Amino acid sequence: MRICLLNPTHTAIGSRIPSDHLPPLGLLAVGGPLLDDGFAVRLVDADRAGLDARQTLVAVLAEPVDVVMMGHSGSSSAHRTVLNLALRLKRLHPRLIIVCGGVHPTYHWQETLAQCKAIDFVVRGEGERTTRDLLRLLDAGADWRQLPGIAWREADGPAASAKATMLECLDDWRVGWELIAHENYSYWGGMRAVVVQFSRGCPYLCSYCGQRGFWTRWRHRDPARFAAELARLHREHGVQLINFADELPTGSRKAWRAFLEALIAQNVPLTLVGSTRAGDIVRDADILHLYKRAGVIRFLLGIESYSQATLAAIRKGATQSEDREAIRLLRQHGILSMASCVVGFDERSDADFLRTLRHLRDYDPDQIQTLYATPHRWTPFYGEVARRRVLEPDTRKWDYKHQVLETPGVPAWRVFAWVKFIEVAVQLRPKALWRTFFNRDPDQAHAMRWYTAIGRKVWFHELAEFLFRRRHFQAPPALEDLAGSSMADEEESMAVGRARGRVVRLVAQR
Ligand code: B12
Ligand code: SF4
Repeated sequence: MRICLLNPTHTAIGSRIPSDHLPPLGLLAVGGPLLDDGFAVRLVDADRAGLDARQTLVAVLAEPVDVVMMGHSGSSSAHRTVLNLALRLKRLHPRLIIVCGGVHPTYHWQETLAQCKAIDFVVRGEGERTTRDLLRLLDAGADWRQLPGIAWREADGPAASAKATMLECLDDWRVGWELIAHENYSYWGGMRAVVVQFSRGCPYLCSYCGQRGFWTRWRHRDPARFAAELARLHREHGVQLINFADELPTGSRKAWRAFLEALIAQNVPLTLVGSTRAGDIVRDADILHLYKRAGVIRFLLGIESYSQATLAAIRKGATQSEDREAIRLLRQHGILSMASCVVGFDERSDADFLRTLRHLRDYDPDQIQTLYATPHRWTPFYGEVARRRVLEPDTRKWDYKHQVLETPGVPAWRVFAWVKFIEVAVQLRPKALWRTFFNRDPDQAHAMRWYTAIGRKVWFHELAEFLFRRRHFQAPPALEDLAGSSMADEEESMAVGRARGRVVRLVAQR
């Protein structure tokens, strides 16, 4: 069977504004096992090339193809684009089998299959094993209905098999790096780059998080083998920058330390960036010099809120003092910190925004990332805000950079004004400017200037969009009336296998 992996063009600023593009790791992870099974696989990365829908169809159909597999890391906001492309592809090539996967379709399999007759299968949860097994069965013309982890359409509507079990050993599954030309992918202002995963999942319980339940349990790769793979990517493909896709790469101090030491021993000049929890940085205060020696240049700290009450309400499991200390420790070790700031959890008045700004200045991160709370249906947060009004009708804009939920007591224009003001007030502080333009460390100077240049474009882009293109609902509906009831009971997308001492009950769901 001839398979085309398709990374659709994302409409979000994260894809459209930077000239750098990262490889689509999810599709490459699915592609590796398919290649090893002898399938003919190619990748069309429409997102990287910025192809419009018509150009994408031409690129996919330029060579003979039996199966198109679509998925996107910016999963929820890419979903409409995926559905649209599937319909157009099927119209041009009715015998094509279209499979989609990723986080959003995993949970929304019923409406995906009901709304889009062009999609034949949804792969639910981790893609590697299920996709390979599905393709084997399709290729052999065998029955696939008993295969765990898939959904499809029967005459009377969408149907799904039991949940697949999580992959127990991540090292058994390889990424299909040969599907890309490494010189096409960069990050951090032109550095040849890849996205990788040392671990999957996260044991914390933040109520708004759309990722932790997808992977079900935290697992990690073998530290030495993983370090060797990164070193090989550098030596054989000239990769310079490693972007960690992990939710929590530092989840085990022992494993993370072993990885850092193994990478230092490989002696490769790699630059590492990723996200983690502030608490892990504080825990690792005595080994942060290893982070630095291994090449870590920046960690995004998922701080999200600067109010202790909000941190408790969203079950962040963090404290203000720990968050502040993590930033201080990173700076002490010559590592940049980026602090996330999520608005829309529970602000009630302008005073709440002002307090966020004061705290942010006091925490003193090198960079900030402001986001809007976005309700994913499979998270507990969704149930908590089910009666809140929705301002944003276009789900392509449910991308964390547009206000989706109304803030009671503060009109949308003022929320927007606060967000833009917070960004300027934090990033234009004399300290931040000094670190950007007079930084004596050339790598940090490059990082700060690159970030400032992108930030400037994004800032003006968002302002123009808000002023001239933004359309909110005239009569905003309540979230659950618009998007359905909570699916938080389904949050863990996979079953835990026998190897962890639990017996899996396979229950077919309809
Ligand atoms: C790297 C990354 C990026 C990179 C994208 C690089 C790239 N080309 O993919 C950059 C920085 C450009 C980026 C931008 C954005 N991102 Co981003 N990003 C991530 C990050 C850190 C890792 C994604 C990843 O590679 N995961 C690892 C892979 C292996 O997992 P996966 O993609 O889910 O794939 C597995 C399965 O889902 C499945 N699968 C996936 N696809 C398919 C397809 C088929 C056919 C099948 C069968 C299976 C399958 O199999 C895979 C292997 O098991 C995640 C956070 C995280 N921890 O995951 C956020 C994340 C994906 N990003 C997010 C968002 C919102 C965005 C933006 C919209 C932000 C913005 N407003 O600009 C944009 C969208 C543009 C884009 N290109 O994605 C959200 C998405 C939330 C959601 N549910 O929709 C996440 C989860 C962050 C978060 N905190 O919640 N992002
Ligand atoms: S720490 Fe991050 S990845 Fe873990 S549950 Fe919270 S938001 Fe999700």
